Amino acid sequence: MPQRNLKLPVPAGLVAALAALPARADWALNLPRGVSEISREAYGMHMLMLWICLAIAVVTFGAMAFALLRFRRSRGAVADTGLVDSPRLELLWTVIPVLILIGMAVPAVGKILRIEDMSGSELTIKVTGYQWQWHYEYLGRDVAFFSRLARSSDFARQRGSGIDPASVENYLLEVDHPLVVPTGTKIRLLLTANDVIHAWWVPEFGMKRDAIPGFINEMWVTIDADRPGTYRGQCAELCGADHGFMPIVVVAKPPAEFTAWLQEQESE
Ligand SMILES: [Cu+2]
Repeated sequence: MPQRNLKLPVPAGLVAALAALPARADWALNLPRGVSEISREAYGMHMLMLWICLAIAVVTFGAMAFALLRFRRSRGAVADTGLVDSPRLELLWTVIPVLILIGMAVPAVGKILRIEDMSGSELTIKVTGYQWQWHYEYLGRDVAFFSRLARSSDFARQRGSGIDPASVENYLLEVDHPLVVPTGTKIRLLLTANDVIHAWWVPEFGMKRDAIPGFINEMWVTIDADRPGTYRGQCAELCGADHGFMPIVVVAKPPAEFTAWLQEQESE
């Protein structure tokens, strides 16, 4: 049988897409690294798992492609029946994946346990989801308020408002009363809802948790001491017609500024 030269065509589209990659660097698909240790750990785990999966894909699909090309019928390949019952080989391809899975599970479980560890929290805020706004209550302090879509966004979103949403700053991501928290402090959030299921999600914190009527879910975040600022999120559980219009805004202040803010709120 004649030996044919194998020529793999390089898809022109792929080359074009790769060449265009730097041009769309801001077209980010990956997780944000975030502003807390937990969020960076989640990012690190995500990248580790991604690379492990990629390596497995390269090896397995590579072996498959090699076998398809090298042992194809046109090259006179004959089926090898000796491999079909090879306990040693079967053991090998059972043990290797098990070891890989254990290797992935061990670092992951430790981090999941840390996510669930609410001990040592210094501030507790009860978060209640409503159709369609959030309510924040600083437990043990006389501070509680509703947080709803900013008027600027609310006006612009009305049908026939004549306002160009692109002209509204932080369109649909701005609220009237943001949640104010201290940086460098372990903050525990108690999440519940008053009507249907909502979910409280701020991507930069690397955390999202459901707010369910009749249940209290917990989550915690410690924002880096050197990262005060404004962090935005959204309700992440389809909760009705205005699900897209109940954003979350968290303003992280240095502890001293936060204490002053809290006292000011209490005296009002
Ligand atoms: Cu909601």
